[in-house]
Amino acid sequence: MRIAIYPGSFDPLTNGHLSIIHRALQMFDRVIVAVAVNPKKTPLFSEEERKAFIREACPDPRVEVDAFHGLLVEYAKSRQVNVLLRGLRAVSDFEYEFQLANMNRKLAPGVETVFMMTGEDYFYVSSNLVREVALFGGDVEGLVPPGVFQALRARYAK
Ligand code: COD
Repeated sequence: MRIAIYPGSFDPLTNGHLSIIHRALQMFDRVIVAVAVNPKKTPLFSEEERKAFIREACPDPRVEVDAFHGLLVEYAKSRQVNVLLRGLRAVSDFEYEFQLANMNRKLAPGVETVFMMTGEDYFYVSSNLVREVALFGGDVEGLVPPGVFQALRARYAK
């Protein structure tokens, strides 16, 4: 069975992430979407909220939603999966992704990173920008799944 782990902060899930997940399901039998929990960061949405957004937007039984603490490669080993899936938007993503992929391979030889290009409608979408636009009252409808849209509205209406 071909299984990939798609790790990320997903704070929050965007339609850019979803495009990667949907297209990955053409290549893999299962995709584990793994929410990284970093105690040093203060995300806008909690681990449970981030997982719930993904579950709601990805009802496909081939998508598993999980969370991990600590090193990604240790999580991958614990799940016995050796493919990490990442998305690439622009050249600016490349340097960071290149470092990440090589560090992960150094830490865990045999763990490979597979890259997928962004969907053409979402190349400019990032969780950071979505949070910022929503914070200042901009319209992010169409850039995030409906559940995330509602949650952002509720969060910033306070
Ligand atoms: N189109 C296509 N791809 C996209 C889009 C879009 N519009 N938006 C985001 N993506 C891609 C990103 O490029 C990324 O590949 C993935 O989706 C997830 O994005 P984010 O922003 O939600 O997640 P990141 O990049 O913050 O995730 C970083 C990790 C949490 C995976 C990383 O920090 C990590 O592995 N942390 C665990 C600790 C660890 O192992 N550290 C050592 C790493 S060497």
